[in-house]
Amino acid sequence: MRYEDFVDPGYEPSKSDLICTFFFESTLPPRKAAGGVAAESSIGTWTELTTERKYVRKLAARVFSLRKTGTGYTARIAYPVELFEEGNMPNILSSVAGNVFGLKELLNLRLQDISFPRKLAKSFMGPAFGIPGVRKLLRVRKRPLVGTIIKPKLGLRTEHHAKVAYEAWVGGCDIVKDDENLSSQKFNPFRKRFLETIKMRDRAEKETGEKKVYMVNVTAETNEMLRRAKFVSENGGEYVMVDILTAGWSGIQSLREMDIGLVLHAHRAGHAAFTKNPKHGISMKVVAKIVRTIGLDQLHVGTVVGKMFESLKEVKENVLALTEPYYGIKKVMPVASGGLHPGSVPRLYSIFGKDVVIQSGGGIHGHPRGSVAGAVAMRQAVDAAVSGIPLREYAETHPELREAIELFGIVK
Ligand code: RUB
Ligand code: CA
Repeated sequence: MRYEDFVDPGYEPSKSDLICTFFFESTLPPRKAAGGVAAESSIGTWTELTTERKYVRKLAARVFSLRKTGTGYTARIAYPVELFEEGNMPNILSSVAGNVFGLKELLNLRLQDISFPRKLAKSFMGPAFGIPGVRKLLRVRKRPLVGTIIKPKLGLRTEHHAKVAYEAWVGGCDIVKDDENLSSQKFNPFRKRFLETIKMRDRAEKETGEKKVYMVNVTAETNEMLRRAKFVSENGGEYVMVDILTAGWSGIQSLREMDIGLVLHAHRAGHAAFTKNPKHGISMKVVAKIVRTIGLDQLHVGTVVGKMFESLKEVKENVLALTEPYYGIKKVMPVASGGLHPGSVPRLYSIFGKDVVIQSGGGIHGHPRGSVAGAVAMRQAVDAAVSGIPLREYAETHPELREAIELFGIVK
């Protein structure tokens, strides 16, 4: 088959097809370029083949819609589900997000959206907890969850790491997490850190009467990562966090398939290498759908108001990918993180509503009176937002919040 043979505007996708939406700019005529994407991401190649048989042709992906969009074209492509192995995310992505990105005639190519058909989606585990499970575990129903990342992100010794965690919890954080690049360095080794920090969690729970959780970072080579997760579940932990992109989809599937009752938090460090350029790469929405399908329980989705680049539209699309109806698969808890502080909370609450983890590192540990006051201020900001009281008014009777907004300001 030639590239153009993969274009079939009359085709009506069937319910069992996997559908991808691509944006591209190319030196080739648009039909040829779109057909090239469908060919190279399914059964085709650059030339016609003597080995091609009729039954193979039935598995061709089809461009069923092609339209001019700004400086390029948008192609919608339907892939017969038989092209993919069930329960194998690396395999699926090697087709639809694989070699096509390297074709020299494509100046830009962006995988904007993906829809998995029911049978393929259901061949993965989906989240064990999702929003309802996370809320049940934390016993918080009606407000955003408050989390912190221990800062400085690298370098703190174990005893200081545990102390900062304790302070954040007693100040009012529900969740304490490691940073994405902390794993088991000499200054703060994994097992010791976990055991010391979990002791502080127990102490903070006793003192506050609130449920507290610690999301220790298990990211490592897959077998070691699974050993670390097992260690967490055998030693009183309930949660782990993992860097989904540096660990890789195979490792993430292995972690989910262990199925040992841990809540899984997904950090997306590195995503912007391929999500940030609006004309090329893979959208964050696609990453969100993959994460939900594999079955992690929480995912960073951007903040709109923080230090990262994503727009309101992108963040809303990410949230929708995690929470829209999806074959009865549980909703994933969105996490807003990056440059947040108490003054960002009212705006965040208006964007996300209550189903979000508001995570703040510098905005808590940078409070002029330290981490306890920083966490107190964050909870005060959440209480104010949920009660609909303007932050400045609430700050008049809440000194920690007042000090925080004097330092960080209020985000409009
Ligand atoms: C935030 C932080 C997170 C980033 C990740 O620290 O450490 O790793 O938010 O970004 P701070 P994203 O609160 O001090 O900025 O959520 O975009 O993946
Ligand atoms: Ca970080």
